[in-house]
Amino acid sequence: MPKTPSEILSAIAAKLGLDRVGSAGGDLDVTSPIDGKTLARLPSSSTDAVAAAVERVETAFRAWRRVPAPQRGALVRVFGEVLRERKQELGTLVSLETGKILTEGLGEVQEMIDICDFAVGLSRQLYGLTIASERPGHRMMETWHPLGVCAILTAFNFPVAVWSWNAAIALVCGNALVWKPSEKAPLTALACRHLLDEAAARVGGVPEHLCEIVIGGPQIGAALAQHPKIPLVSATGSCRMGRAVAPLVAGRFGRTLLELGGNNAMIVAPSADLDLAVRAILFAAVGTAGQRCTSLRRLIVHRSIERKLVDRLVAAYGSVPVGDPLAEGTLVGPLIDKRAFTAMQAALEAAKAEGGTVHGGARVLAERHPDAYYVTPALVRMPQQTEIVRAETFAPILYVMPYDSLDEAIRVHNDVPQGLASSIFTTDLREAERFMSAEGSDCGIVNVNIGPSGAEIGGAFGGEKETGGGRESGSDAWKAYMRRATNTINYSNELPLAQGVKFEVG
Ligand code: UN1
Repeated sequence: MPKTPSEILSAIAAKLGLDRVGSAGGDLDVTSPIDGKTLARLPSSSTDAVAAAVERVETAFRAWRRVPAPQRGALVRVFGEVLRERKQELGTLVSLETGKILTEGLGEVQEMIDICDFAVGLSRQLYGLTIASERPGHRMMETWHPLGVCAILTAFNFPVAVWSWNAAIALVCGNALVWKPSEKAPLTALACRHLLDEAAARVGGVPEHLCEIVIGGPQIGAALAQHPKIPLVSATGSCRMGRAVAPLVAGRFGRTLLELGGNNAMIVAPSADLDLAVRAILFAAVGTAGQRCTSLRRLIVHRSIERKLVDRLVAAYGSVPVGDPLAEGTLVGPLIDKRAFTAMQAALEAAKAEGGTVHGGARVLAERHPDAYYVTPALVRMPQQTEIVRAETFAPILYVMPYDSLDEAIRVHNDVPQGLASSIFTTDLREAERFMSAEGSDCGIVNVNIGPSGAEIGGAFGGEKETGGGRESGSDAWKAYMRRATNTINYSNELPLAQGVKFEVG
C-alpha cells in the first residue's frame, strides 16, 4: 500500500524541523494536491504580528549590514551545504505540497544550491565603477550598500527556488528578509527557515531574525507592501497580484521587483529539428502540469509542418503518464487545486467557442482522488490568436496556431500582454538571430532550439510588459537589492565646479 502524503511528511518532518509544526492547529488548512487531504493546520499571522516581525528583521539588518560581504557569503555557503544534505527531504516536501513530480521537486532544491554557489562568489564581487571626473584632482566612484528589509512574496509553484534566488542574493548584499510564502505552500517555507537557522548556527555570529516568515493571504501581502521600513518588495505571482501590490509600494516610493504572468510561446520554423522540438514542447508545456510561469502556452508553427507536428504531439500527449507525482515514471502530477481545474475547463470551453479544436484536457483519477485534480494535458488547435489565447491560464493547455511568414509569426508572438519567456526552433541562422534581435521577441527570456522553461540561475530571470519588468537570480540582478551611492572625492587644493560654473565671492 503506497504511503499517503501525510505519512510521507511524518517520516521526513524531523529532518526539516517540521516535527512540531501544525501541532497547535490554526485557521489555515494546508493540503496536498496529491490527495487533497490536510497536511497541517497553521495559524495565519495577524497584521500586528507582521509589524512585529518587520521590527525584528530591521534590527537584524542593522547588525548584518556591518558584517563584511564575504563573511555574509559564508552563511550562504553553509546554507548551500545544508541544502545538499537535505535535498531529498526538501525536494520530497516540495512534491507533497505542490504536486510536482519528484525529479522537479529535487530540481528546485538544486536550483537553490546553484544560486547559493552563485551568491557566495558574488559576495566578493559587489563591484562599483570608478568614473573619470571632468574636474582636475577629483575622482568619482560608485559604492553599493545594503538596502534594508526585503519582503519576498512567493507563489505556490516554485515555493523554494524563487525565494532562494531572492534570499541568497539579498543576504550577501547585506539585507534581512521577511518572507510571505503562498498560503498553498507554507510548509516548504518553514522548512527553509529551519535549514537557514541551522546554517546560521553552524557559521556563528549571525544576527537573529535575519529571515522571518509571515503566513497569510493578500491582506498580509498588502501590509508588507505598505510598510515604510521595507525598501524592496520582490513579488512573484499573477498579474492580478502584481496590480494589487505594485501601486501600494509605489505610493510610498518603495522599490518593487515583479515577476508576474507569462504567456510563453515557441515558433517552430520549417527547418526545425522536429525530434528535438517535440521533446522540448512536451517538457515545457506538460511538465509541472503547465504550472510554471515559464510554461509553454502557445505554439506558432509554420503551416507547411503544422499537420506533421500536431500529429506527433497528439500521439505523445496521449501517452504522457499522469498520476502520483512521487511514483516512478509519472510525468504529470495534479493541478494545485479545484480552482485551477475550474479555470482550465473554463479556458477550454472559451477556446472551443472561439473556434478551437481540443485534444485532451479531461479530469482523470477522480474516483481514487475525489479531492484532487488530475488532468490529461490539453492541445488546442486555434485558427488564430483569439482572446483566450492571449490570457495566461495556469494549467497544461497548449494552443497551436499556424503561420506563413516569420514576420507574421513574430507579430503574433509579441501580440500578448505578457513578456516573460520565448523560443524559436530553427536551424536557419538568420531566423534565429532575427528572433533574438531588437525586432524579434519582446520577452525577457529568448531561447533558440530549447523551450521557454527551465532556465538556469546564471542568467537574469524575468520579463517585460505585464510580466512586471523585474530581474532576479543571476547576471547583475543583485543591483536591485542594493542602494547605489555616487561618490565624488576632491583630492586637490582647488574647488572647481562642474560644467565650468563660476561661483566666487569678490
Ligand atoms: C516560476 O515558474 O516562477 O525557468 C519560476 C524555469 C524555472 C523557474 C520558474 N527555473 O522554469
